[in-house]
Amino acid sequence: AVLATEQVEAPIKSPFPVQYTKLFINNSFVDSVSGKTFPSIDPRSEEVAVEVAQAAAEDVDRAVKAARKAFEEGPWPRMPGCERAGIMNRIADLLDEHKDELSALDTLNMGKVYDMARLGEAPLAIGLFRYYAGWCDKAQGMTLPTNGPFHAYTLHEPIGVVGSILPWNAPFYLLAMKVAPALACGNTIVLKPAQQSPLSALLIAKLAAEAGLPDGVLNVVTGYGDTGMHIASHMDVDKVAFTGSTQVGRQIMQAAAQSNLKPVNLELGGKSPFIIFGDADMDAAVESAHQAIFYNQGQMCVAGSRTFVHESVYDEYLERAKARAEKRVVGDPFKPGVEQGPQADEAQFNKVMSYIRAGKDEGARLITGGERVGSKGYYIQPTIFSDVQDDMKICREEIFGPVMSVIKFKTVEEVIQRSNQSEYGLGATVMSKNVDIINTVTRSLKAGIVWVNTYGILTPSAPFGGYKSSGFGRENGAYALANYQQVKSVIMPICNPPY
Ligand code: TXE
Repeated sequence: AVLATEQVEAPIKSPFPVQYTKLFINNSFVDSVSGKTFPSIDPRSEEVAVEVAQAAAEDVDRAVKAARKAFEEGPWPRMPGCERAGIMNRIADLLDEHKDELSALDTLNMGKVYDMARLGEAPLAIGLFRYYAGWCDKAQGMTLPTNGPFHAYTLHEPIGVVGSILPWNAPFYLLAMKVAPALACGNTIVLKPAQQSPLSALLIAKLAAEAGLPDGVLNVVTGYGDTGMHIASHMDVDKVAFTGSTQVGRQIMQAAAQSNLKPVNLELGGKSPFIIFGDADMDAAVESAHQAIFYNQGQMCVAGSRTFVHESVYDEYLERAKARAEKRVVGDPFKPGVEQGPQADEAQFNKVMSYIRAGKDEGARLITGGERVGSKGYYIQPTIFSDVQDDMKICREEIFGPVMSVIKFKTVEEVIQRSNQSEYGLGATVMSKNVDIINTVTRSLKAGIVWVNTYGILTPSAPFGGYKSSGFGRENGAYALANYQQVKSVIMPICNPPY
């Protein structure tokens, strides 16, 4: 990798002007009841950037009470849809005005490349608020045909208090994916950002209040997994939406089952195949496969983490993939031109390094990378293994790091079978010019989203979610509205007594 080692001045000077570090409940910043805080670590330096309020059970209770009151007595669920839409569009305007600061907070927290946050993810997140603003007055029910003299129809109602538990890999975008549809349907929210990336959520909640979101509608409690567990097991939370690891997804479902049987949707890990056929445009294939695994330091649930390459182009692909990886610019994510920052935290860094060791131990061929970069900060070289076999750990488990695993295949049937041989089923990519191959493979893959001759394109209207252990439920698009609505049937005689 090309290393950007010179010291650069971040666009926001030190000491970093982090303004909001307290819990946000009922449209005000408050300390945790105990006064406890936890350190937010800058992954560039491994040093504490700022202390953030740590929410315990009593703080979650307080947030749930505020959300409950806002739901039962406040204007939000009762407001005409067009008025809710107006507030959501104002939220989007303020997020747009503050997108530099929001992106900088995410970069500071988890090392995301600042330009990618600002130019890539921020517009996507803001776009989700605008898209769901458009649904506020359109989520209507149906008039139902009946088998008697009855008038029957459905009402779509908000569910109530929604718990949202977020990971750290795309803090702003993933918040929008959960918060925007829940708000559009008239719910109130208790949100827990990941402990690695608490700061942008606090600013977003403050801006939402400024845009006119009533008291108690969006509450943010910061803390570790125990804070999330208090939400998932809370008797007065009506729904929980989670993105994160498959292991924690299981615990959340159990907590929901053992408390009040709140419905759950889960967006979990992945091991997405990226399939390159012999007729693919090789320039596009090399660059897309590169971005698919190295973008955001490989910390994407849809990362193309199994690169299947047809035997006819395997050697050419390896040579070109290696050259591209070795050109990747690793360094301070605030610096213009840098493509890859540090991993989000020490645990993630150690996890990725242990998978690299496992790859070497199990006999995969290390083509490039494999080492830490520098001695400070959680930087890892873009790494490529070839000759990867299906039963190797690096081929089965989610690494969540900048490690490409290249696998050789011969036939269409074989690559479909091997792609589907995974506990996960989130994303997939097919690179080919042959429409018969594209159609066959697309329809055979067990994955919630398939990209053809591109990778990673997201748009607010396209549903997003997984098969198998990648979770269930769909976020984004019209499909996500169902996550945040109750459906009520109403039946009455057409005329009583009849004419
Ligand atoms: O996730 P966790 P971690 C995968 C990825 C990564 C691994 C571990 O492979 O290396 O998971 O990451 C909260 N009850 N993904 O440890 O623990 C936690 O505080 C309730 C893929 O960061 O799942 C945070 O807010 N909540 C994924 C959120 O859950 C709990 C993105 C996620 O943390 C909890 C992230 C509990 N018992 C990681 N324990 C994706 N799908 O993109 C933790 N949390």
